Amino acid sequence: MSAAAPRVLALSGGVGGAKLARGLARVLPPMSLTVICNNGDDFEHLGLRICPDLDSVVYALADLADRERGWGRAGESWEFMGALGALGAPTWFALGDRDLALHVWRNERLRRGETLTDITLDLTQRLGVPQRILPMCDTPAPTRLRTDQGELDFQDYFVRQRAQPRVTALHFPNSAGSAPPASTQHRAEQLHDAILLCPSNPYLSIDPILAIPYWCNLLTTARCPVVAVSPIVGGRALKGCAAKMLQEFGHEVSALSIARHYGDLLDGIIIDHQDAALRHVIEALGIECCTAQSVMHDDADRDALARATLHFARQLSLSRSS
Ligand code: FO1
Repeated sequence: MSAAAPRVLALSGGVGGAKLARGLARVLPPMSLTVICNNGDDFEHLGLRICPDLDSVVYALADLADRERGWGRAGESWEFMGALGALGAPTWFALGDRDLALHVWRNERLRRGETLTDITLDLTQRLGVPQRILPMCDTPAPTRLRTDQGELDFQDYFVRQRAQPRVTALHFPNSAGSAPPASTQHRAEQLHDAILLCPSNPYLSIDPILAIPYWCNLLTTARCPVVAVSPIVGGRALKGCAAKMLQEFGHEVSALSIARHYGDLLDGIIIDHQDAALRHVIEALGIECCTAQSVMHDDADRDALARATLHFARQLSLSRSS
């Protein structure tokens, strides 16, 4: 990694990923960071294309995110939902009034033929975000879940059924035929000093990105270090259902399982200080391991984890070239 500001490509899902992306955005020069967002959670609802993970990252970097709830905008009002419910329309998926403005305008632009990538680049600029935030692809590539309640769409499983069904398998029916647009490929192929897998659910947030052959290939052929940050700390998921899914797939709930899951894709992984006992067993897999304070309560934590991750990637890069 060069001594100048590193150029970073970060793959992110929703809440956890958005927090680290915000830390990276705060400690790196704006043009050094590109975030590729999961769109496996996207769905069409009330005639609108909803892109939850993309929006979580946009709102986090624009400093508009509701940090308590973990999704949507801060200071939100819910007049639309109230009026919707009174009409007998479905209200299981909550769209705040301000969030709705983004959805309506994005949907209209998609309808007119603009791409999700171009719309996102324009909207982020308008929201004062100079970093590149890009969808993993422009065409819908939804995550589907096989569960004990049958096959489900992601938001049906995650929100409507509160992630209660037991998951037996995930699949990504459109991903093999999907690819990011040429502009994203161009951006991704610029020399990077580190590729980071943010602390997002590996199954639901990062795997949908890696199910697109282009992204998987980019990681397997990367000349820079590929570093993950574990979303499992002290045997628990920081947020969401990663722990539940690890159990359902027969794995122990630990950062070791995250390291095993990504396997050969990784050069290194950051685990929390409290999981330091796992370090040697992770390194026995051939993955370098570093401990850090990885629970992010505030911007100071986000910045510190971003710095620790960049420092670790730099060390990996230096040890490669020595
Ligand atoms: N999550 C919920 O648990 N309930 C909701 O009603 C909900 C609405 C919602 C609206 C817009 C948006 O961007 C995200 C929203 N989320 C909601 C979060 C989202 O379902 C998940 O957190 C992600 O898909 C997982 O990363």
